[in-house]
Amino acid sequence: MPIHFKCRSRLYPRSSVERFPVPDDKVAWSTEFKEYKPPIYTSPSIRGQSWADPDIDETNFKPKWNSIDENVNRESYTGSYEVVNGYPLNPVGRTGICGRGVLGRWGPNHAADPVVTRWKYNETDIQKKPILQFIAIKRRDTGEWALPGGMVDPGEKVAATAIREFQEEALNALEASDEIKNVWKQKFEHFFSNGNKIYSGYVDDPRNTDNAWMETVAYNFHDETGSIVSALQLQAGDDAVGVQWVDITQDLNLYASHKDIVNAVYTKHRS
Ligand code: RP5
Ligand code: MG
Ligand code: MG
Repeated sequence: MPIHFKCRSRLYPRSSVERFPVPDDKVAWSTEFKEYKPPIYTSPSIRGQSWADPDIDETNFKPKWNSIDENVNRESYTGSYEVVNGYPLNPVGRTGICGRGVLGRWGPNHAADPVVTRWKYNETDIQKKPILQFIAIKRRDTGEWALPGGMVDPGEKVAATAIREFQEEALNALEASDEIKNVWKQKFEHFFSNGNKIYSGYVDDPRNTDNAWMETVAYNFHDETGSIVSALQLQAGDDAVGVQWVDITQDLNLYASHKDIVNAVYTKHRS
């Protein structure tokens, strides 16, 4: 598995906690790192939240690691992860911090990401190759551009999460009128029922820790002619503060490992 970078930056997000520095060659758990003493951090903001796990040592917390635990998926797309002294271990390796940080679940935290794409044609020179574009949102927490993804609710189908999060973050569906919701049904529901799974696995998310990490399933919703998606009324919602069509180019900078996902979509449509 490739190593992670974004979850080794010095400061842990939304905190003043500093990660223990982990050099590239010490990321793998199989490499000895005797001096490794990561701080333990679980954000007070997640304690007692309905969507978050209790602390590991809480007596009635009996998580079933590496399995579907009632309606919470504690399986990893990367295969079976290790549990050491009761704590699940990040399958990629060291992050410089223990605990859950701001993530709700111990072990894998499952998300879904929609990659909505269309071609942008050069109007003055139609002989020119069209550029593939996707819909990006600007995240409130880091200010970075990202896929409009989000966490899978307990019991929710991952494919449904991708579409729900797209509507919430890129169309502001949480504040939409019934009329607008009807338009969605008539114009877009069918298009969005035909997603193409492009990736499932680990996300190099800045919130990851040694004991909690993000995983996602990304779906591509591609409109070859652009006639359907061009009618979408983009409006940022929920924890997004911006939304727009973005050209897929080599110098794209995106949140977490979203660039790898977008590149996978690009490669698929280019070949
Ligand atoms: C990323 O965080 C996932 O790929 C997904 O885009 C996102 C889910 O977290 P929130 O947007 O709900 O914060 O790792
Ligand atoms: Mg969301
Ligand atoms: Mg989100």
